[in-house]
Amino acid sequence: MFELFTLNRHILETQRAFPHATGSFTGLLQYIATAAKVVAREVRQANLAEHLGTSGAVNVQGEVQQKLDILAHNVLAKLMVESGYLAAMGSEEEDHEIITPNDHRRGQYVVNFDPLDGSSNLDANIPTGTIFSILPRISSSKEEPNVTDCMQPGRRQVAAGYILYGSATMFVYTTGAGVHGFTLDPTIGEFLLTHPNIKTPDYGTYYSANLGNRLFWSEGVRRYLDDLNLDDKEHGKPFSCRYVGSLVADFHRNLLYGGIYLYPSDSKANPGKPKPKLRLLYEANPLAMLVEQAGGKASDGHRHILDIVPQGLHQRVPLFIGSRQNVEELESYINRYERS
Ligand code: P6P
Repeated sequence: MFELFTLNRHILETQRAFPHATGSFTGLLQYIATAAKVVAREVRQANLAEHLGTSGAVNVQGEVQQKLDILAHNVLAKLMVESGYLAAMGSEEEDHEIITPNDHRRGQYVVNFDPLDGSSNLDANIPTGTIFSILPRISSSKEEPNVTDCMQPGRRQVAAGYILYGSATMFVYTTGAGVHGFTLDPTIGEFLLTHPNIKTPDYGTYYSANLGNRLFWSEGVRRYLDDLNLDDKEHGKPFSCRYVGSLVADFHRNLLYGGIYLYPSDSKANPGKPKPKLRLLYEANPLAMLVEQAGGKASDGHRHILDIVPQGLHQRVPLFIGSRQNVEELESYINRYERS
């Protein structure tokens, strides 16, 4: 029987470390936890409630929107506006930033989120996830909140986390004081602490990548991944390839077991002009904060993800994330084989 250490209690005890805290940050995290429970319920009932399938619309990413993408976005956006703690938000499912209407209380925080990452897998009952990133508002309370509030480097995040809709529903987050994992007990509707102070192994022997894109990667990335399949027992090679095709699920496994997730730029759709896929503000940055808090590393191949100055709300970046030694070895291959 797990001790009944709920997410709410953990958030409140974290607040006690800040004597001047107003409770806004605590309140915002609790609203996100509530949204997580609602989305979890809808994802779990999707097959039964005919929530599966596409909405017929295409989002700003050019991706077909699943019905649950829109549902998850609407739940999060509604609760964030109603919380009164938010000035603005950025969502994968909305072309532009969402400014809290001026007839609602506007708070001192900003949230960027991917409401339901990996949703194209839903019809196959494969795990999906919600990813969120919390930033301090930079516009003054006398100014209109704007997109620059959303577009801050990842180092400015005050919290980040994800909800994994897997065999269990997990809420994993950090406020800069370690990474903590909670598992939803649906019988009491509470997230219970099951993974306190998660630390990722310095070196892992799992890698996650879509090898179908190998021909379209840069030379350094290709050589790195080919070498992971060598017979080199001293370095735990050949590694095991584990690729769910759902970022939160792949990231979570590597966080606990050790390893590296790679989504390099590829020239599949644009010969000679490699393009990245994953989004900086609501995928790479929050996961980068989590992995660094857990002792790992997140890079675009040359720079720390958290140091990148955003150029757009839906900016995409190459992402190499996981155990520190694995990411640094990948970077050494890029430095050795690619003239930047
Ligand atoms: P591919 C899902 O669309 C996603 O954004 C991540 O969750 C996942 O890791 C990746 O894309 C899968 O992309 O090109 O391998 O299907």
